[in-house]
Amino acid sequence: MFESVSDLIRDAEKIVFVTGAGISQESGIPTFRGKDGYWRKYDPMQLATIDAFYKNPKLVWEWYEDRRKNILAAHPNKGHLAISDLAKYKDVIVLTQNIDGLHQRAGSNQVLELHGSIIRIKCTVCDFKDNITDSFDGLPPKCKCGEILRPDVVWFGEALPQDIWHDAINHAKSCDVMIIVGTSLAVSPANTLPIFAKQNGAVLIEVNPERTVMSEYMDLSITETSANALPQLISLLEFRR
Ligand code: BJW
Ligand code: ZN
Repeated sequence: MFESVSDLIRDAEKIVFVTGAGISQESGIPTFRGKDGYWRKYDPMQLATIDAFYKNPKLVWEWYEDRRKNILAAHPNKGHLAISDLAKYKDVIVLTQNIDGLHQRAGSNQVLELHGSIIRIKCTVCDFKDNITDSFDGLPPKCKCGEILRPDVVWFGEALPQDIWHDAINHAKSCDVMIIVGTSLAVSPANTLPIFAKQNGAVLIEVNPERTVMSEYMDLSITETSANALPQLISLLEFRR
């Protein structure tokens, strides 16, 4: 299986990765819908919507602060590192639903964050945006304008950042191979990216220990974890150069 995939990748000029929470699972960051996932314990409507935030900003902030501490203490795993290695040989774009910044910390420099970033904040009212550099004195933190600040992430019912989303669609439409890693593909509109790619002739490869709603649609499904599968894939490629 790996032999045939490495042939496909070797011949490709542009490779787009679509990644989700599963790629960071082996860095110790929980997924949402998988085993021990957040949405198995918590109701997403109480934590990941703007209504939930206005109803109880402290609760939502506490959840994001816990996650931010966990993420800052975590390290990119072999899956993230394999993707950044591949960029030495190929045009590699990463379209990630993750807010953890681990692709960038692994060295990938063409990363589009579809759902925002846990290290950024923005004002609920004015245009203020910034990186979080320190812990907050109290939760929820306040903007200079007096209103409350929120994490710069995309919650249910909110539009993705439009410039990033348009670029993501264009990358999906222009790649030769799309590798979909560690995502249940349950959430739209990110889960339409494989469809854009397929409609434009790309080969679709999925890396996920579990089947997903789109597994049948894939040209190849590698049912292994990403930290296991991705380095094997890249090492075959390097060996054959
Ligand atoms: C491994 C592994 C290993 C494990 N190796 N793999 C009905 C009502 C309301 C809304 C909707 C509705 N129907 C549809 C919608 C739209 C909604 C949606 O899709 N909902 C569905 C859930 C039904 N989407 C939205 O609301 C989006 N916005 C939108 O549509 O806007 C429209 C609009 C346009 C114009 C103006 C206004 C509005 C926004 C979606 C935002 C998602 N936000 C979250 C939380 C915020 C970020 C954060 O805090 O982290 O994003 S939810 C959560 O899901 C998070 C993730 O990025 C996202 C995707 O999850 P992901 O990454 O796929 O994780 P899992 O857990 O689902 O899957 C992990 C996978 O890894 C599994 O398959 C495992 O098997 C695998 N795995 N270990 C490899 N080691
Ligand atoms: Zn403000």
